[in-house]
Amino acid sequence: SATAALLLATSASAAELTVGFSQIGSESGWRAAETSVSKSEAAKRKVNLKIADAQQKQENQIKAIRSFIAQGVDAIFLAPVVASGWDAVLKEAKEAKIPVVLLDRDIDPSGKDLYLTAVTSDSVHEGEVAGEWLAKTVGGKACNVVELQGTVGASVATNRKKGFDAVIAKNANLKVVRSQTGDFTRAKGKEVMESFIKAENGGKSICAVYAHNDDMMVGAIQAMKEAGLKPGKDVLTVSIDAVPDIFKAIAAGEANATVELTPNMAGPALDAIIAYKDKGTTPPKWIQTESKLYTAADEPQKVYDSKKGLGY
Ligand code: GYE
Repeated sequence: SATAALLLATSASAAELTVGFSQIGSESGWRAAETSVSKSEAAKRKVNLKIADAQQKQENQIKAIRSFIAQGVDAIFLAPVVASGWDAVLKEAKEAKIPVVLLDRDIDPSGKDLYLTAVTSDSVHEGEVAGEWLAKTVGGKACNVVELQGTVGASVATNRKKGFDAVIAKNANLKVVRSQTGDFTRAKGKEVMESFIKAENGGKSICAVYAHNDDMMVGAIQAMKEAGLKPGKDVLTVSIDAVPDIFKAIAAGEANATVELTPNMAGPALDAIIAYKDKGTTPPKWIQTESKLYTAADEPQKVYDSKKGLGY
């Protein structure tokens, strides 16, 4: 009958959603894990996930979104490399009635009506957590900090700086003496740290390193060791992501703290899209993931082992 055919069509469509994911690239271990978790979360829900790797370039992301629109996908996931410049292409998605979900980074407020929901952490808070840990750890002692920023123009770089700066402003003993982008990569983190060490008396005047992600910190740790410094001992470290390699460094006494960020942004995003498509449920505008601090007190070796199943 017509009703049976209709029912069949409805339930079949729920099981056969196609989602296009415009991913940034593979700049960090966290990013690679996010890509891998996205695939397994999609498979669990029988969603056909098409991932386009933009190799760090916004223009490639815009092309990928246009191609997803042309293919008539059911939804688009976007991890926006930078915050600005999305309005035109997201308007095209909206006109095509394709819902967009932001993953792990935000876009400028002008684009608020152009996406359905954003699955992200509170990245200002992450910077605050890192800053509070440092303030507490140095306990009033004068401390010169160097900062490795994420990708210029990325919401998470802006926000992680902002949150950290807010804590610094409340603690007169803490001072950020150098701050530069390392583009969220190990190689650039190492390179920029080498220049910080040169500029800061062979690193002797550096009390702590704050990096917007663990990968840059892993690079910075390498640079410090090569310069004869003892990261984790002479120089305190605090970074963000909680990738396995930072737990390895914490276990070895070469790093001190990290703020965890789940690589599973796709799971909640897929659930939101499925509920939206199946039942017309509008998700909250922001689906917030947790930010938890880890130090040597948290059995880093065990955490390292347990991370392996999470896309790492
Ligand atoms: O912290 C970093 C990655 O946007 C939250 O991007 C993400 C960040 C993550 O390259 O490692």
